[in-house]
Amino acid sequence: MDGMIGGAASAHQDSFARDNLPPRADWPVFLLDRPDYRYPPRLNCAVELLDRNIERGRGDHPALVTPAETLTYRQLAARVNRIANVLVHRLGMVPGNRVLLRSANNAWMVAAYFAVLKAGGVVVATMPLLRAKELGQMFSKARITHAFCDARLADEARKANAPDLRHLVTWGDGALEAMCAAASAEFDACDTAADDVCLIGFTSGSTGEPKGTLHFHRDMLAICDGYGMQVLRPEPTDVFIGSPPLAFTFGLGGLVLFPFRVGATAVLLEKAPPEELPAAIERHRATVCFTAPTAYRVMAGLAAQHDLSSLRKCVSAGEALPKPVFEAWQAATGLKLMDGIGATEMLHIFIAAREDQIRPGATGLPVPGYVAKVVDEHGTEVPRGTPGRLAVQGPTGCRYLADPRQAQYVQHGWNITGDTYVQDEDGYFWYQARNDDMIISAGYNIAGPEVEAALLSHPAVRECGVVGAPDAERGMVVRAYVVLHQGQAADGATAKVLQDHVKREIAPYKYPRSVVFVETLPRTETGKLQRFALRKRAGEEP
Ligand code: 3UK
Repeated sequence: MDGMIGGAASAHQDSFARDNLPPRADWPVFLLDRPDYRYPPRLNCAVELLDRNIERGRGDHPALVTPAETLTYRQLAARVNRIANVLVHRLGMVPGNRVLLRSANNAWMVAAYFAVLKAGGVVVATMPLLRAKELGQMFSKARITHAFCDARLADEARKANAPDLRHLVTWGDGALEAMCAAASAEFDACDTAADDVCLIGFTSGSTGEPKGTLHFHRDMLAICDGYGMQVLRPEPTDVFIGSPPLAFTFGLGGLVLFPFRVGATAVLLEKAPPEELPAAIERHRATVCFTAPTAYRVMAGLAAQHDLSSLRKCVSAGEALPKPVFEAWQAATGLKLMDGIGATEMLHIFIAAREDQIRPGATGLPVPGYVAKVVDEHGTEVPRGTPGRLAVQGPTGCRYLADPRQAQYVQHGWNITGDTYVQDEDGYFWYQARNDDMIISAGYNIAGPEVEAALLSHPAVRECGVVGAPDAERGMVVRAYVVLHQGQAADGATAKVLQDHVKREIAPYKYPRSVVFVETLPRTETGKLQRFALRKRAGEEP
């Protein structure tokens, strides 16, 4: 059975990824019995997501639109094939080698991504802002042999410690372009197994060394056929747009895989801050938008200055969607924001709601094919209405690259995402907080995000983060770090107004006894509030 994982023999000559999968006993249960997730034993996801569009007659439809260029599916496929030929015939990549990609969201990034997949390599996509130190961790941990890099970002990659790296090729300066010009536009896809690893997605979480999550060719299709086709339900005429980097699987799915599964168009922007996204939506007549809840909040304030009438569906993920943001977006555009919780370990969104099933404030229901429950610390399901840990199973799941933390994320066959949830009588899942973000104050359990939502419903508040600050009497007190809108006074009177507002919105004991006004909040590159940084600050400034 050498080289066999599921049914079919692996196509990997370099068995590193396979050899570093967690032991079978530590895998979560994978639910693959539903017809939507039954894939043939041999499968190359690049063929299914790209070449099939040409076979289906969509070759001349635009696949990618960027400020620099527009590529039809046929043109993109040709570029992919050229890069794949360069990889295999000039750079000596063999199936299973890891290839690092470093770029903002643009057409070369997508072309390089699909070239690696099609040639049977393993993609390691990285965020543009990562520095040599973090890149070095990935080069070493994933034993990366090849790298493709936007020339504007090459310095940091060259500085990184990369013990196994054989080739680093840049584009944008003509280097990869010249190699491609000399390469054939035809390439026979590597005959990969459905369960060959094709992606190592790094996730750093809040602290600690980055973890590599291993995903198979079939996983890339499973998220399309699950969340994509059954919750989002795009049309071939859709034009996707958004901000998440393609190195974040939220962006990969939302801006590439989901549109490609139906032959639609994706607009890729290297920089898409919320102040600029509305103009881009208007300019491109975009119909489907993927971004973070904080961005929708800013965009709602700008919506009146733009024609956003092309939009049909707007997806929010990465952090909890506070109800006031849902309401502001609906008031501004008439659209119901589609909240969804996803995770790098699960590849994409696993709890969400179709537009006709949305309950404002709740994340939603398990995506068809996934099952979810709320459990106590022993893994026993708690009664509905009781907070506990979220546990999930589905067609995708956590497989860390050689990492003891596998045993934390996967317990008794369930993926434990680290989130505290409440499930209601109707089955809807309501986000509370990250498990370690619950604030225990004078014996009460208080979820920071609930207090944040209450604060955000006050017009003076632009952004906020709520954590526990050490307190001699209560153990912890609720502390709010608040960014005010321009023109608001950062003084004791405003603090009192906000405290009174929270007491009216939610149970009074949850109000922030301490309010600190700040200019900005610490955020990760994927837009998440860094609560651990706020907690650290709260610990240092009691
Ligand atoms: C949090 C949410 C409340 C939650 C992601 C969509 O965020 C993604 O992946 P990460 O690995 O983080 C996972 C954690 O982020 N989270 C994400 N979405 C929500 N919390 N409501 C939400 N809607 O703590 C989760 O465990 O960075 C999101 C698709 C792909 C992704 N990788």
